[in-house]
Amino acid sequence: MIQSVLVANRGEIAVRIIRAAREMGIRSVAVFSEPDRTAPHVMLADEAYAIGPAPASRSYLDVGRVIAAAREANVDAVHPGYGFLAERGHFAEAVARAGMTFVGPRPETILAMGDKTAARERMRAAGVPVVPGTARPLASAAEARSTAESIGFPVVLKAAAGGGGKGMRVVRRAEDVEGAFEAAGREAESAFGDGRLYVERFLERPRHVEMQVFGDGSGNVVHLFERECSIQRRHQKLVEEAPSPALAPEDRERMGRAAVRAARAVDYVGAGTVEFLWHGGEFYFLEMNTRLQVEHPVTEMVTGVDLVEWQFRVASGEDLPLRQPEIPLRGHAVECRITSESPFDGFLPATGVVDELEVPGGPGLRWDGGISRGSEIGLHYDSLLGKLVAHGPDRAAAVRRMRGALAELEIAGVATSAPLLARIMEERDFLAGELSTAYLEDHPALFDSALPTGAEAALAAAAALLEHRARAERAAPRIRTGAEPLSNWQRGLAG
Ligand code: MV4
Repeated sequence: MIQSVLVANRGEIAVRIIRAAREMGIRSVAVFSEPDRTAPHVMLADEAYAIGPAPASRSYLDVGRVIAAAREANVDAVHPGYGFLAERGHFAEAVARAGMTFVGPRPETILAMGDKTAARERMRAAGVPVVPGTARPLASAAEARSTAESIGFPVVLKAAAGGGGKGMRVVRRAEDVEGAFEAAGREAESAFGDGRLYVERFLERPRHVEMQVFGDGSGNVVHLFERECSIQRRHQKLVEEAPSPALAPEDRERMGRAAVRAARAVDYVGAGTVEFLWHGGEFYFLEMNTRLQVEHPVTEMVTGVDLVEWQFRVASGEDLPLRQPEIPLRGHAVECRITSESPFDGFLPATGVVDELEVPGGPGLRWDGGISRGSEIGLHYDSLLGKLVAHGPDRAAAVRRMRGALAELEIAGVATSAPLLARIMEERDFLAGELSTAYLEDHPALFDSALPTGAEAALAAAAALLEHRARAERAAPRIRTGAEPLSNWQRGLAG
């Protein structure tokens, strides 16, 4: 078994991984950039190493510095979390060359799934449904146009080296293909250093439904059901849930079998996600993500499986602890991403100091956070502050629990996505499970700024506090034992 691990990440996911390591008796080593010196993941780990200044390119993304810290700490494994170096095949190779275990799939798998047309073609060959489109990158704008005409419009141009929606272009008319091809190619070249494109039939308002898969070194592969992640903005998810309200049990079984086929086709080892589009009662392979995902807790809540524990076991050479029929699907779970963004201000990134932090609790409720009181929220990293996850016997119960949790959550000093999430938890289509990747565009009223300003909110809070005190005093008159005069504060501020 792995005895020690360096966690090459920060924030809530580093905290999550360090907790799992501690439970398993694995020594944990954090790395941190200058502004993260006293961050929760650093405080929680058994040891911590400075790896450079604030910019990620010079700290969390610096392969040389991360490997040097791992050598110095003398760990036998490295867990990449998500983002940063998690899907850099060359980082996984560097970890292996340094004689350590990479907690994740084999480097060849990461590299193979990073090439989106190659991944698409391998999946099609393995019998996994894919959207009609090209098997190879397009050679020219002319080929793009003729292929689009044979597929039928609308189509979407995608970057072969891309993923996550970067460099995507929807084209609705044949005469627009060439222009879109040039523009998308330039964008892909500057974003990925690889301008190659491919084309697919564009599906309107699909749902994003993804399957959690897990493989071990003995060739066992299972799925842990699906997550619905349709509520997103510019490819950043806001709300995720498990299971998907769109899938009937037989759909789930079909999609699960396809996801296992997809993972087997690449001899998958470790935790992975097979992304599908769900459209017109059918599903189509999109991409395979070779990492633990942000939204993994909803899967954990409905299956009772600790996915990070499984990652450590499989990376240590153990077989999967459960076989497919032994994995339960119990109740429903919803996750809300709490980010430092002003949702009523065009999702403007928010900065500040967290000067108040109260997180909810209770049965079926989980807070995975990466902040503490005093945390400085800047612009160097991802805006995710933490995740609220609610579980219940059914979807309505999980949503009710989430509403209560959002009402209790208190983060002062930095604007967050929480008020928007609270509105979504009461919106009619959401409650009916009527979702699509266009959900937010289709519900602009969610963004109406009927919200009080900061000053109005502070006055309302002060008034509520005074009212609360007055009631408490009427109910239970204070027993005074001394002769000390009442302070202005005790008299109720006004004096
Ligand atoms: C699509 C699509 C419709 N048709 N492909 C966006 C992210 C990238 N992983 C793939 N994406 C899409 N690909 C075809 N053929 C619609 C999207 C899409 C989307 C997918 C998942 C989650 C949110 C999305 C939002 C807009 C578009």
